[in-house]
Amino acid sequence: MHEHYPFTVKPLPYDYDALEPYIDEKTMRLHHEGHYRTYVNELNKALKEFPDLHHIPLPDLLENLEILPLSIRNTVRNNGGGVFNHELYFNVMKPIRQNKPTGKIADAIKSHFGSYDNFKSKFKDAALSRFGSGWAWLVNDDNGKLYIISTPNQDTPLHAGINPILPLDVWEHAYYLKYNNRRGEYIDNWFNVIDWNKINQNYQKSLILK
Ligand code: MN3
Repeated sequence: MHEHYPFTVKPLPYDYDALEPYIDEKTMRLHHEGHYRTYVNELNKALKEFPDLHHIPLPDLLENLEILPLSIRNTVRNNGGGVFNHELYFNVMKPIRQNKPTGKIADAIKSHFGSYDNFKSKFKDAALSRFGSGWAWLVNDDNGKLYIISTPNQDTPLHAGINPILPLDVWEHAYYLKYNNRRGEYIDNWFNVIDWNKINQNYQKSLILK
């Protein structure tokens, strides 16, 4: 069951310093306690006066933005997207040593992109070429076909049967304290903390749900 209003701040599934040295403690703390918490609060504030929307799970709100009153549509798009994207992002990282794709997603990456290295290079290109703030994504469609895309701001890929599997936050707040303007170095290092078991679960779940 997906959570609905009022949305709550979920704790990180690991310690703030768990992703060191690739992602530093200070960045993780600020990202989780500052940015993410603000998205949750602002989303709740926007929905407060609209009880008809209180039973709707977040992914459904984001997939159907056109059902929202105009006065809160953009606020929900930005802050609801912020909540959804960050919960997914925090959950696909983990301090691990074995960080190669595993299971069905490993086979799918090989057949769609040729090799894991080729996938990494294409994903990095998408993350580097997202101008300004946004996200890079590995997604799949209802037929299980994989794509690498990017979205601006806090927009999600939740439309037209697009399932987000692996998100990468490329807002400066995700890396600036440690990497300054070196987004490419952040991306290279981030590949070390991807929890491929989770990615494989996200992929398989989306195939069952279709
Ligand atoms: Mn962020």
